[in-house]
Amino acid sequence: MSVRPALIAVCCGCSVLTNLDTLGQDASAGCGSPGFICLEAEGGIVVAPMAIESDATASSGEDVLAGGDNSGTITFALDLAQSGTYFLWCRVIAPDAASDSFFVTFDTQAAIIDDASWRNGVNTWSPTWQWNELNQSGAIVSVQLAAGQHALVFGGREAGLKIDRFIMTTNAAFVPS
Ligand SMILES: [Ca+2]
Repeated sequence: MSVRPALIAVCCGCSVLTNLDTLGQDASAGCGSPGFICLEAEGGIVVAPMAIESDATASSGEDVLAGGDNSGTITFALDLAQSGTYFLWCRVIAPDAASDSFFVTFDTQAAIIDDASWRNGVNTWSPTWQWNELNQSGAIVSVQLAAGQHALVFGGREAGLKIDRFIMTTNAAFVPS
């Protein structure tokens, strides 16, 4: 089991986040703007069979692989500077129908089953990284959160799915590139 200290998420632009964009894929990601939270998946508390792995194509050179079905978690302690309706984007590899979903849970709310292959309105499996907006069967899901502390948990649902990093934002029109 690989466990790392929990990160307290803060608005992007703070020093803890300055090492995130090493691959330059977030030139338009808004990570220096208020209302954006950008974190590496491997920076959370990772519980097996979720496992941190090296990948030169991943942001910061690492991602988290779901090593089994319906098991394992990645947990973050968020400290939101502002309340609002938040949208969640995850950079994922969802290679096929057997490895294209994971659970997302905020605090004590019901778990959301994210359809990780959904991209720009189209179900798209890919062996390479793509940005996926939190959704259920293609219907975008947003969450209302107050300012202050929240728990965000990514739960393994299908082995083989990979999560690189995620961006939370109150900007409904935002699309990472
Ligand atoms: Ca990463």
